[in-house]
Amino acid sequence: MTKADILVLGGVRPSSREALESDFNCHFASDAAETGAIAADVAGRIRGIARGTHVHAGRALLERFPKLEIFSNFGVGYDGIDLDYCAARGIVVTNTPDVLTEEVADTTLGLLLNTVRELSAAERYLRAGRWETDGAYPLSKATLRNRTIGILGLGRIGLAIARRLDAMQVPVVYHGRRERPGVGYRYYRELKSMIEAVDTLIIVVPGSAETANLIDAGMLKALGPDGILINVGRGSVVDEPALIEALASRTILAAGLDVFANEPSVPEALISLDNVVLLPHLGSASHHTRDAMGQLMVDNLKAWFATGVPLTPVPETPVRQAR
Ligand code: NAP
Ligand code: 8YV
Repeated sequence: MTKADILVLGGVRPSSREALESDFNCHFASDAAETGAIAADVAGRIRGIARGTHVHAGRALLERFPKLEIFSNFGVGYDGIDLDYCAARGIVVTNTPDVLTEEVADTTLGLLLNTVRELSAAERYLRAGRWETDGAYPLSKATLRNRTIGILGLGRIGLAIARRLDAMQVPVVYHGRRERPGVGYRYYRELKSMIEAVDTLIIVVPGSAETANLIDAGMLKALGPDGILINVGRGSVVDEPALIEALASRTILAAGLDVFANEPSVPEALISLDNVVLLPHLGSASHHTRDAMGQLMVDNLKAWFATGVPLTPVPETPVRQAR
């Protein structure tokens, strides 16, 4: 049987590359510019894309591939893909949900505890030899005790975070566009009302036109001077300059960030602040979980070309789901 031609866009893990090369006729482009250099006859044969890293896949890039049927994304978040264009052309978009949920929830709890109890700063203090010279590290300004956590986006990962907080006896409330049936957490229809009612906000919504800059200066003011913001969703959800200002002026107490507006570039103004914990987008970044994500990215392509039914299409894609 002839192998389908696919484009591997951005870097993929060696195990994914091996699996893709055994089933498909692979062409490689590390970024959008390289897709422009693919010969027209090759581009005309491409029926699938496997996107390994966050290469922006706008209309101009997608238009180069007139026979494109499926766009298989590595990652549960699929921002940066022109979904309207894909829907109009009937291109199926798939993502990698579930296999990373527990890993990202673990990372979020680590980031929350680190931010609240200043663990990174305390470690820097010890490594600088200051425990011996200056005495014990100062008591942390914050504690998880008596905090209420508002989760923006009680989806798969949000719920896994909430379950962990239950075990730690930390109360949870949430906001989303809809009330989630069958969960015991209080729902706030209005985001601002939830933020006014809590002192800790965990963001785990997708990046989209709807969520862009949802957390602006007004929301940060509403979080208040004891407020702690944790963002593991997408950097675009927070107005980054407003966050820097809120941290610098102590409008809020602290923040823990795994995602940024313009990755991998992180503003110097953020790096120089002492009340923020910064991680380089590593929510799902273990060998175990990235292998599972890579496998699902490959399996979506294999399922599509073998059966015409992808395993995990995104809701915007009008196709049947196998499970
Ligand atoms: P999910 O199950 O689809 O959950 C997304 C949640 O966001 C849903 O509860 C949804 O509820 C809510 N939501 C969506 N749009 C909203 C809006 N405009 N306003 C308010 N709430 C909104 O997805 P997931 O698997 O939990 O993943 C969530 C996100 O986490 C991903 O999209 C990705 O951006 C991010 N993520 C980050 C990392 C990392 O390494 N830091 C790793 C994995 C995922 P409603 O539909 O009811 O509004
Ligand atoms: C990945 C993520 O780091 O799944 C997501 O939405 O943000 C992360 O798990 C990313 O997609 C891979 O580059």
